[in-house]
Amino acid sequence: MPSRTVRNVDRSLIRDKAKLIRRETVRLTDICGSGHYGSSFSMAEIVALLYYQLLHVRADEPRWADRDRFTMGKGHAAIGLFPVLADLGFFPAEWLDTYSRMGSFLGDHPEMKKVPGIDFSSGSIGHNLSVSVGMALGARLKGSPARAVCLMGDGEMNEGQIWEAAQAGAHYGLDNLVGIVDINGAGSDGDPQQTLRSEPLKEKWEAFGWNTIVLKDGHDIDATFDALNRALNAPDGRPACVLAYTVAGKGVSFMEGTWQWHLGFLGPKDIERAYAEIDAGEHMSQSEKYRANPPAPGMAYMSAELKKTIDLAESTVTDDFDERSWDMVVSLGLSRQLTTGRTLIELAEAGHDDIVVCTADLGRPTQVIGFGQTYPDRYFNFGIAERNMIGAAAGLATMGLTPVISNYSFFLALISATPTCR
Ligand SMILES: Cc1ncc(C[n+]2csc(CCOP(=O)(O)OP(=O)(O)O)c2C)c(N)n1
Ligand SMILES: [Mg+2]
Repeated sequence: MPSRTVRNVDRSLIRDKAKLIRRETVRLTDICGSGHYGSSFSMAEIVALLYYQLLHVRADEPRWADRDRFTMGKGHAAIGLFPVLADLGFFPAEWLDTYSRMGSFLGDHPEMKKVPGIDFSSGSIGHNLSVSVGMALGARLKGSPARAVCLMGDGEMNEGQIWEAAQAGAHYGLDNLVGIVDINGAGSDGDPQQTLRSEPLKEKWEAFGWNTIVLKDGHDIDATFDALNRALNAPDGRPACVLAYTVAGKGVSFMEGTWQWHLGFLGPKDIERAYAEIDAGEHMSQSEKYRANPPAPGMAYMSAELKKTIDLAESTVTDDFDERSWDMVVSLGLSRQLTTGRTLIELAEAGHDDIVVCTADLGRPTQVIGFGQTYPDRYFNFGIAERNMIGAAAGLATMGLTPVISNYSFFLALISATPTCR
């Protein structure tokens, strides 16, 4: 199957575009009131290399039949993709100023029917690799040189559909299909390896028949180019998977390596700090550090100094933070009025030994984490794997227990069939 020409691009351009992604993520989050900083910053170099050097797309002809297809399993990080599409001319830059506003085409997940350059909608994690399988099959059938590339999260590896798609990709020998896993050590409830371990990923993808490329530092532009180029342009009869070890929040010191900034909002003082650090390119020197001492898979990335300032169970805000800033954990402090967790604890205290609580990487946002801390033996976090959670809850019920599922309902109702959760 096809490999395609690679544009000759200076590394400084890629570095600048990665900065653009981070800067615009900060700016658009300011418009929106909350945003996925951590997820966007971790993919910045990968997305910059794809769009400015490797993928074949046409901004003036977004539906060009032979374009490479890019989908985002981790659709919640679209905030980092929209600025690139605007910069390339897929839509007017002014659209960015309307991000998340009523009537805007740009919401917090990519929508294929509204945004030129978006090849498929997403938001409900886990189904875009299947879409990419279909795109790769279609390209082959039509004799098109198009490749299908899907960017996924490490938490997303918990979804069973990923492995269904992995089987299909290998079975059909789709060497025009590339999966990229952004292994940033962050998900909603913490490091996905602690929530529900999916490592060893290399062995798994290899066993599923994929050409598996381990990228130790997804912020090292040369190494990232090399890995992506090999995946895209050295077809060998198998689909390729790049396992990119990255750092959540990369580029802003107080966000780097913390899953708490998966979702958050910067107050005026911290926003200026963030811009200054992004502009200074601080993250590049940090990359050197990680390259010299690559973290073990599954290890939470967090500096010792930062760790001291953080109580992982509660808040990350310290004295020198702008009090108007909040990260996910702090925002949960604001939503303690959610009574589910407290009520469940009260029921358990009243003697209901039958209660067991199940969640799918949404224990903190739905506030049942407190039950988990009080009754760890009766709290099961199944990772981002809703079907398995529901099946396991049914099994628990057959054993005389009373399972309570705590999750966002739309991720239970709309799994896999829906193109978007919005
Ligand atoms: C099916 C589904 N379940 C839950 C969510 C809610 N959710 C949004 S982001 C996220 C964590 C994602 O972690 P990961 O896949 O590692 O992506 P990252 O943001 O770290 O790149 C979750 C659970 C969702 N969007 N879709
Ligand atoms: Mg992640």
